[in-house]
Formats: sequence, C-alpha cells, structure tokens
Amino acid sequence: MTNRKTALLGTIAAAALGASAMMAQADTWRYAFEEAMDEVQGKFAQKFKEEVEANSDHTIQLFPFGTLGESADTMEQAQAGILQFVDQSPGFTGSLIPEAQVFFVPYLLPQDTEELGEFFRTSKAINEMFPELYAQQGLELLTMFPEGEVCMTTQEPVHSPADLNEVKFRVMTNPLLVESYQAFGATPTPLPWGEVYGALQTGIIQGQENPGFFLESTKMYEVTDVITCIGHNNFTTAVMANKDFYDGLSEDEQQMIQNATDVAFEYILDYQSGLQEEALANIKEAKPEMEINILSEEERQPFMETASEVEAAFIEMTGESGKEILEQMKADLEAVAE
Ligand code: 6CS
Repeated sequence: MTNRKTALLGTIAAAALGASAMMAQADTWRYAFEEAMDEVQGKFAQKFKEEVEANSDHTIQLFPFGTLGESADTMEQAQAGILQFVDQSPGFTGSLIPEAQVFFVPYLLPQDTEELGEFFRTSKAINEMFPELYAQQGLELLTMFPEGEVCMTTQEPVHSPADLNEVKFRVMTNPLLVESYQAFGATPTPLPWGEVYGALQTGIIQGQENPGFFLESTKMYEVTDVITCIGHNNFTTAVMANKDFYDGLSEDEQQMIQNATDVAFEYILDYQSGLQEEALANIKEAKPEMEINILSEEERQPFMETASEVEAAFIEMTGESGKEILEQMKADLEAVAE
C-alpha cells in the first residue's frame, strides 16, 4: 500500500472512530501499536488485552501498524482521546518529549538482557520521572520495555565509521538519532516506518537499523545485503493511555490496568528470550548470501567513542530536565549492574 493510501485510510478510520466515540462512552477500549500482531508490540498488546478482558467487563480492540496511519497519527489520536491506549517508541516521541531521546545515547543501555529487564523494572527515571513528562502531554505512561538489540542493515559491509561515509541511513524521526548517526559517519535521513522498505528498494537510502525480529519480519534482508551489530542500543518502546480517560477511571480499574501492564511486561521479556539469535539465524536461512557481522570490541571502539559527543548534544537539546533524566538513568543502571 502506498503511504498516501495508508495515511488516507488512517484518517478515514480515525474519523469513524471519533464519531462512534462521541455517540457513547463505550465499553470497548481502543489500543494502537506500531507493529504487526505477531511482532513484539503486538504480542505485548495481545497479552494486555487478554488480562484486561479476563479481569473486567471491558473489551480491547487492537489496531496494528498501518490500520490507523503512521505512529505520529496514532499518537495524535491517543492525545485527542479517540484511542484509549497507544504504543509509541521514544524514537518517534522525541519531537513531543525531547527527553525521551535519551534512549539514543549510544552504549547507554546494557546488553545483558537480565540486567536490562531489571533496569526497566526498577528505574526511577523510567517509572517516576518520565511519567511526569508524558503527563504534560496528556498521556499516562504505563510502561516502557526493550524490544531487542538494534543492528544496522546496509548494502555494503560496515567495519568502521568510515564505511558509513556517504551512506544515506534511515533513522526514526528524532534529532538525537540524527546526531548519533552523523557521529557514526553516516548521512542520517529521518523517515516514518512506512517509507523505509520502498526507500531502500529504490536506493533513496542505503541503510537502516532495527532489532533482529523486526529485520526478519519486515524482510529488510530483501532490500539490503549486510547486517552489522555493534551493540550500541536496544530498541525501547512505551505504552501509554490517554490521561483524561485514565484519570476518569475508578481506582480499581486503574489498578486492573496496572496489573495487566505488569503481566504483559513480564510476558514480553520472557517472549524475547533467544529471539534475536533466532531471527538472525532465520534471516541467514532465508537468504544465505546475507552477510551478518557482529563487530569485535576493537571494531566497536570508534563507535563507542561517539557516546560523549551525542550525550552533549542531548543535554544541549533538553537542558536541565534532560540532564537530570540522564544522570538518574546512569544511577539506575549502576544500581542494577552491581
Ligand atoms: O523503525 C521503526 O520505525 C519501527 N521499529 C520497530 C522495532 N518498531 C516500530 C517502529 O515503527
């Protein structure tokens, strides 16, 4: 489907939802996410739905990627109260909440998945500071969770930043990712997700990054030839509710939603065990000539050295508030690394 058609369908569907939302305070809650039903966000959403429906008389209607437009469209719909729940990743939320870009400081998050899970569970930055920032945008932040190590896919092998020279590299739409890929030596091109496959196919861009499961399910290997993992990031996403809707619920219902979120959070961490390795192996099987390079510590070094520059850019963009979040995140990360 073309992007224009996707956007148009999204607008029509959203208008229809808006009309029905005005007619009645329905028992059905609408939840949109940025991926397909059998991808990580879809699995989380299905578990959340199952829990809510088992523990209340509400039903949840799920809207996977594309059914209501791009991520920016569903965020608008959630802020307007047309959707009760939305999953939007910080990669897209950075323009609305600049501090959410902290997740794009390279090599900030640990690679160990146990440690990472514990960080998301216990982090004060994530569980206390970010909810305040989301609330200012009319959103109740329910949870953030990791979706797997991000790897690059390109046309040519990448062993150092010099190999990214002149490579037009798609990034999610936030300024810090642009800084980060500039520091990696590439020419960053922010694009919404729906345009990525076509842009790679036609050569408008030559690279992009995503976690393994997504590289497999969206068939990025059909339009790129090399996967390079440098351990620079783990894809983070966030699930939130429209704040007016959430504040209007009884305490019992709010608790039920929190419980459903907690169950889905633990489920999605378990679900991802071994997923990255499995996905990379499946890609190799689907396209044996695909080159998959996990860079050595030595090769990673120049990429790691960009972290302080990107961190400085983050603080410049976000001021005192971003600095506090970054410092708290570092303290939270230290606490789980002990
Ligand atoms: O790169 C993106 O835009 C997408 N990547 C993932 C893993 N999920 C949704 C997002 O739109």
